Amino acid sequence: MNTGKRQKQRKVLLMGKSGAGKSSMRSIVFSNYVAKDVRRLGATIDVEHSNIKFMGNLMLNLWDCGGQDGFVENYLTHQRNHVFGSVAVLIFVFDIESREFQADVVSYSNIIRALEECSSGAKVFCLIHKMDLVQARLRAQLFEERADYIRAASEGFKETVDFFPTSIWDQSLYKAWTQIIYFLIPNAATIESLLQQLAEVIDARELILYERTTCLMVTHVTRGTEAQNPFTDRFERISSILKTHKQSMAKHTGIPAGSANFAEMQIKTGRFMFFITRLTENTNLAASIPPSEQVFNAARVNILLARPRFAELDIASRPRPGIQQAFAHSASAESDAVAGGGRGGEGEGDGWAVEGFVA
Ligand SMILES: Nc1nc2c(ncn2[C@@H]2O[C@H](COP(=O)(O)OP(=O)(O)OP(=O)(O)O)[C@@H](O)[C@H]2O)c(=O)[nH]1
Ligand SMILES: [Mg+2]
Repeated sequence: MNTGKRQKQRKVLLMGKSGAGKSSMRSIVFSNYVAKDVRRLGATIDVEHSNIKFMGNLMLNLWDCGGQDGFVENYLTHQRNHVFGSVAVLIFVFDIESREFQADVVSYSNIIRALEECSSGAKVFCLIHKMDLVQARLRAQLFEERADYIRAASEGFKETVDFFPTSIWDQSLYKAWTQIIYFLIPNAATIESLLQQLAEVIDARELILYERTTCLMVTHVTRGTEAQNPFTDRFERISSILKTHKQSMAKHTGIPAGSANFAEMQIKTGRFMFFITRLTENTNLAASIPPSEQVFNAARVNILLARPRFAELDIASRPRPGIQQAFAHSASAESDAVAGGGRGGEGEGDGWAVEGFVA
């Protein structure tokens, strides 16, 4: 099936000095690596390209740019237009442990100037990475200091650059990448308004939409008193749990982690009911609802009925499945968890890129 025509291609540059952790985070977010696996990765030679199909008709064209000085020099000179042209997002990774922070910022400035020259409309995200290596009590202050310093060197992007503290060892990585992906999804507002409608119909306290392969949150709707939920990092915590679950499912069944699809999970308590279920081929929906079997059953039916509308937004060029088809799909979802579902998680080219669908 040719879904390529209507896909929105977005070029994303991943840059920063060698050893900062670029390929590590890429492998964890998009290739089902766990944090301890990344020690296996070697330094990136030149640029590693990957095309990652994401929901909302989005194709990420990710350029993981090796950070050794010789390569960077080459990007800035011979390959300047090729590398910095048509960029939607630059993600610059700073290693908090770097002993040459000033030099890192000089290199960042050079890159920012090239970006401004070739893609002035791009968005810049700076990740201050390996925060796990800093004592917990010093983290916030150090992060702020570094962010202020880097912002001052951000030239034309000063007002718009966003900063995130990250580590591959906790959910902060998911928090940062969730924001990046949200920025890139072309129809986020439409998805959000449909989710809002669904939340009202099923009287949900909260609905959270997750992309299935990366387990990153796409968006959420929070209603009523749930807005006071003190666990503000719950969205990325669930991402992290779903990802770990995928890993252990793969380990115990012997299927590749990319194919180990999540089917359904339910938690019922006297204070709330919570479930995560497949919504479309590209998304899972987590719902927190009042503790009532009637509400629970009605919610399940309504989610089922809403599936075709979400599927339409998911990949606009796919034919819209009928409700019966969606239902048949759901019934098979249980076995999916073991047998691997309708997605090819295996990579393209270098063996790690994520495929959205099998034809
Ligand atoms: N402590 C800690 N170590 C990390 C983290 N992220 C990555 N690392 C380590 O950093 C090392 C280098 O990571 P890479 O991802 O290969 O670095 P890179 O930025 O891709 O480097 P180049 O490809 O040479 O540009 C790896 O050995 C990782 O184990 C982190 O969040 N915390
Ligand atoms: Mg690398």
